[in-house]
Amino acid sequence: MNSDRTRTVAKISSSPTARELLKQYACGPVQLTGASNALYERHLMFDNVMDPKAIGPREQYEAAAKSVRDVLSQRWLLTERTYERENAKRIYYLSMEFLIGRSLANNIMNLLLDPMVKQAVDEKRLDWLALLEQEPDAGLGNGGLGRLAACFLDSMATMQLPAMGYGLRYEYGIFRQSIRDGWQHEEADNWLRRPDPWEAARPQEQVEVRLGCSFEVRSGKLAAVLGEPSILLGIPYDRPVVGYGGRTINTLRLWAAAAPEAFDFHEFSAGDFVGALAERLSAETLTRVLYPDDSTSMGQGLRFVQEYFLVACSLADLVRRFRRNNPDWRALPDRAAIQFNDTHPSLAVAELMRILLDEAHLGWDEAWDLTRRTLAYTNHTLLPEALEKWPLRWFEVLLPRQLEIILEINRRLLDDVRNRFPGDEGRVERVSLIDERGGRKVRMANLAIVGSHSTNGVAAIHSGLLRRVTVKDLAEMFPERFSNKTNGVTPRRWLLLANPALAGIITDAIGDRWITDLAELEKLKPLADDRSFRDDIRRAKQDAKSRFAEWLKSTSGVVVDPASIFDSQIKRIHEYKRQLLNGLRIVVLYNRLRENPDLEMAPRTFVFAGKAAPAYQLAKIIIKFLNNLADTIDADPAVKGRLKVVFLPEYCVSLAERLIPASDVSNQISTAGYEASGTSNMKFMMNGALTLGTRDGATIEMAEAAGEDNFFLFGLTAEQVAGSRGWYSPYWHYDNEPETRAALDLIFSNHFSRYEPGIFEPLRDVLLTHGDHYRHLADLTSYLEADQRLLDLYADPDAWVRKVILNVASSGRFSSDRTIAEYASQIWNVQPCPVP
Ligand code: 26W
Repeated sequence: MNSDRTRTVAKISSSPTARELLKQYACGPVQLTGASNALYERHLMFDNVMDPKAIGPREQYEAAAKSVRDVLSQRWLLTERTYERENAKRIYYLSMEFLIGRSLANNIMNLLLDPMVKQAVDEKRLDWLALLEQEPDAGLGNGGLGRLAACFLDSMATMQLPAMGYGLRYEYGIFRQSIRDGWQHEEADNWLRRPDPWEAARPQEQVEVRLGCSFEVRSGKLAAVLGEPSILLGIPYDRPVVGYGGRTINTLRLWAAAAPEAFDFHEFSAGDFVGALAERLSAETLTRVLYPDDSTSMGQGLRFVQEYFLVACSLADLVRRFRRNNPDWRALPDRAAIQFNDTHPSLAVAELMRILLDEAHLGWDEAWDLTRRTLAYTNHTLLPEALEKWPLRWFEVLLPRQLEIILEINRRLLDDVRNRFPGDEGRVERVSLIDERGGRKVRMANLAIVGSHSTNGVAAIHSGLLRRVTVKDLAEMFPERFSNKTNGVTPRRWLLLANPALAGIITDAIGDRWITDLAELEKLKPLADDRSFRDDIRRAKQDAKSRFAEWLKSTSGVVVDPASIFDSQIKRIHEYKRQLLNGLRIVVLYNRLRENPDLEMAPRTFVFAGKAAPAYQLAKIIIKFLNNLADTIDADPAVKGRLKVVFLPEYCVSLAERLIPASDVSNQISTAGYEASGTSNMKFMMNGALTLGTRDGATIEMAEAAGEDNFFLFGLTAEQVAGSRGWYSPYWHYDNEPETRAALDLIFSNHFSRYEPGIFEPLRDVLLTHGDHYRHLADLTSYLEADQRLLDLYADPDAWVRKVILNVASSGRFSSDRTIAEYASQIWNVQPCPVP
């Protein structure tokens, strides 16, 4: 275990009294007399100026959120003032995505205000759950990468690290998904329709972004006007990030694009009132919507400008802050650590060089040294289609100076390669920042690796593959830059908040230090043999399942049996994540029951949730397939009460918070070598689900921590998958495995598409005709074997709950506090800066 973690995490073992808390939060000039009650009443009355009889849950939510914000405001200011005064080295986490979810309950929990709020809720007889439901999920991300950024912010604030998140204030987050006739439909997520109590606009801190061209809207599309440089404004909107215990309150700063005030005057006076307003619209278009593409770089111009906008705003802002206290530019790497969440912000290499060369007037060598020592890069995927490459042409038009800088970086890099590896032109081609094949493109991963001092992957296997396969040549040139930082998740949101029953049992057993030091969970290990503790754990799971079943019934009418095994797979829909493999498993089980109605098999509920990228046709067919599977199985009396499949629409952070505590089985079944880490795997483990999984991503390390006999691993290893590329044929499995063949035959006989014959033919292509790239058929048999082992265990409730306890007890390493401690000591060299 890393000893830094214990040093940096604040210890909050004894809960402070209400009075102590108020003193902690009233650390500025404004008194918080009468506490939350009075604040709430004032907001309810004065913010809405509404007849009290007309006040509904939405107004109540806003008043509650604003009261909490009042309580934290002075502490928030004091946090910033402390960092400024200490001139502390700061972490800047640059990310195109922050998948925050809801904030009210989380902030109340982290501020330790639960008892006070509970009292107020009782006194006022508020319907607290209905009130919480009023908050939209802040869905400013696609999936794992965005949620990781949010967990990291929580950990950094809890560990009292002087950190700031930088992102974009999308007006529309990830699309809202509905399912009609089994198909996914997308609707706009207008999450800011109502005012958001958590954000504070800071127009006085706006920054200017200079672009090499202008834009206009032509028939609804953004078009570049060449040779006419333009200026955009970045307006910061700050959100508080409350550390557990409420001592540190960091900031997530999101940028909104706007047109400069001055800019339309000329147009107005020329009489083109409408034209000027349209121009203004085009500036604001930039941060309107999050790109919903997970794992494919679609190469859209607007996305490229978004990425530059994030980089330009954030660097201008942090350099301005740096210069307030530091006359010497050479101190930059001692005052700032900038982390790239994937390559999306890697234009920062060129932008920081531009600032140091053109604004600080440093020489190349010094600028390059400072840039590299300040920047660090995290890679989140090896999928070739996800690696960003931007056309050189776009740089010429939009960022000519940055292109000049990139080409000079490349010239020096390639000189170096030629010196170190004379005659190896293949290597020169592979290392180059420019992909010369087809239209010339800039390889953003190469730029990030060359222009930073650190490149890390997000799980051991992933970091190894990154080094040995994906960017082998660069890793050979700069071996000391590469490392692994296995992902983690925040135990505050994912255990304490999401699963209060389990959290309470754990605290009763080992005290509450686990909340900020998850390695403490180890202490649960001996309790695996304690009968009454096992009963408590079983009861907590049963309660969570009942609560989930009730919620599902009341919100959608869908009925699931809380006595059945809840078996979940929730994540973006992608071929490599293999929801199809799960579907095939269910078809095989269904066939077994149809053939042998007397077969003994514990009743099971299979739960799926996840969104498909709107342009990813096959992923949408997979969703349709799972929904049809659900309908057909529901309608078949032969399996009634024994098998149930549900596809839950609109997967989001809040849905994960409900479903994960209620799950018995976690499916982590990606083709080995493809899932960089996974993070829901860790949330399930912490919440007492057992894992059915492949040897991929962090699942490997989870099984190592828990012991392989407490895990249900199956399938090809990454080496076997790679080794089978030359010779694998799915037909072998079809021809030689009767259950595999029967399952496929049933699907292609239109059993699940009686009224839509042929719609699943694309699945035949993927699984058979086109060679089954993701090895579904190769792993199906061993998946079923692992599934059977799991069912055998379930038949012995004591043995099952024993393994559950050992899994929970071994999940401590997968706290994002541990991950952040590693980043802080090994990449950032940043210390905690406690707020007095
Ligand atoms: C440019 C389009 C695009 C957008 C997002 C390409 C790639 C992405 C992300 C890298 C996708 C993503 O979320 N990756 C996930 O990151 C998690 C956090 O590290 C990992 O746990 C997941 O395994 C990885 O798929």
